[in-house]
Amino acid sequence: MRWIESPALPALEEHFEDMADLHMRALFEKEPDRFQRFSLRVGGILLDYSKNRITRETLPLLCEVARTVGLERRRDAMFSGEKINKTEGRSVLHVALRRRCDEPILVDGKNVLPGIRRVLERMGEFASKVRSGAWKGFTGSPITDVVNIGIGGSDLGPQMVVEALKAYSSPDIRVHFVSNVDGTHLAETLRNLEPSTTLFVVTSKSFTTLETMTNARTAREWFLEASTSASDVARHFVAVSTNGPAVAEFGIDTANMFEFWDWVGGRFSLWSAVGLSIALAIGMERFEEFLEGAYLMDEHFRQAPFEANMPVILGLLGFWYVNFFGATDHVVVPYDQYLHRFPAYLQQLDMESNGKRVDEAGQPVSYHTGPMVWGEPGTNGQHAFFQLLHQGTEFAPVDFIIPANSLNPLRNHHHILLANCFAQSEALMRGKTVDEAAHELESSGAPPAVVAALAPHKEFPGNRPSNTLLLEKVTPKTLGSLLALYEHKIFVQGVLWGIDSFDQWGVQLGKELAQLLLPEIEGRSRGGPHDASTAGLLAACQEMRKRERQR
Ligand code: G6Q
Repeated sequence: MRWIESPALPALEEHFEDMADLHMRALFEKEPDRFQRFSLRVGGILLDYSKNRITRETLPLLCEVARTVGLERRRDAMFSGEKINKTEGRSVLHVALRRRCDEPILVDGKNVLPGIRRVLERMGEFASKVRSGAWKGFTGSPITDVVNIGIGGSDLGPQMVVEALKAYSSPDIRVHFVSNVDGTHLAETLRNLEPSTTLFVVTSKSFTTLETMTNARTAREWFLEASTSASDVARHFVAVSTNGPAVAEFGIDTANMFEFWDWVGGRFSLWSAVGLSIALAIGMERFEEFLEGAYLMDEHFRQAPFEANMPVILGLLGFWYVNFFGATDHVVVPYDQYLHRFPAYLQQLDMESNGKRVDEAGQPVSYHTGPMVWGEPGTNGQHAFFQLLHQGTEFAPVDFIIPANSLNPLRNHHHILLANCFAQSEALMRGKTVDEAAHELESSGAPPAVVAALAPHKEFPGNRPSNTLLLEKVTPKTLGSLLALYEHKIFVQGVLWGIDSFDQWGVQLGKELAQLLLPEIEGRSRGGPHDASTAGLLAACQEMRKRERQR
């Protein structure tokens, strides 16, 4: 077991002793320039991090830790294609997918950029054929519905982006996502679709994932029931994968396969051909703008000094709360209905990356790593879990995300949204003292006994930190920058914790056990070596299913 090895840690630990009990209210009173000092802009995003438990000494001390653990070297290693995903022996090159300049990136001595550009070109040609109606279904009608079948990284990212950029989407093509192996997901999606005008995009890096393959096979059966010949499949099924042989075996012509590479991690793959459903929804030009936004953030991350580097600052603040203040959670609240899937996407991005308990050398770590990430769009969250954020015994830093300009400026809705968002971060920071609560009650005419009884319930401790990411507007470009910001923040934290942020062995065990249980559920075998709980559940389930069959 080891604590992070950095000669800069003792100074930070000493500084923490001074900070632990300081209230942000006092800091704001003492430092009226906190906003100027602790905010920065990159492209269409402004980050206000002034409502954090920091002084002007904190960030330089945190940056020093980042420097001493080799963040610069690790960042450059990622951008240059080094195999930094050690346990899988892979490069980590989602940044190559959105590189707008021609500076080559080599993997095993080969520049990956020409291959990336070739696939982008094919995606563009295909998307424009489908969107223009030139790509016809088997009856000669244009495609009206696209169904992306994928799960995890092959679903959450593209789905979130298609939702986020709905305002930029073609009204002639509806894009649906089916991920769950629960037949309900596919059945409900197909219920109102016409096979002759539906295009399936089967998205799977491995093309072996049980859920995706099961959904894809059932979708093919549904399609073949309506079509006239098996050769019609070619007009209605395309694949996005790294596994050509498995795609061919499934029956999709590899001419209709959009390739990506093993150096693209699933949860980072929306920038690759995995984003085909995004390109079909918003068109290739806008997809390119989306990539451009990410590239802008990549270049900022590569070049800005740590003290003025947005992903570095966010990563370090998270580290400050997890490892010094003991925060176990991180909450994200987008005040934008279009971003309603953003928390789910971020959950995977962060928790699958940094939910690790051993360091790169396989040694258990003695400190906390990735926090639990969750959230809901504002203002809905305010009427649900914000109670705990304000007055609970737990403490969780919050990221507020809000566009200054709405894409749907109905009456004064957006003013109300902005007011709520800013009010929440202010309230979390300031809180309300028991004296203030008592004074308010007295002013409303409450008798002394009521004041005494109620004031403690109306006290808010405050001093609860938050970041606010103010976007000019939700556009493909700002969204690209926002996602790249979080990707790099997570990378920064992984480097601080000394873990491999790019593998996901924890996803494997459940998959393996499910494969073992399936024959028993299907009655093809019995009596596997299970614990009493699993064996009991299996028996009870078989009994309930038998009764249902007999009804
Ligand atoms: C992401 C993970 C995981 C993966 C899914 C789907 O980083 O690897 O969420 O994306 O398990 O995998 P396939 O794309 O191979 O079907």
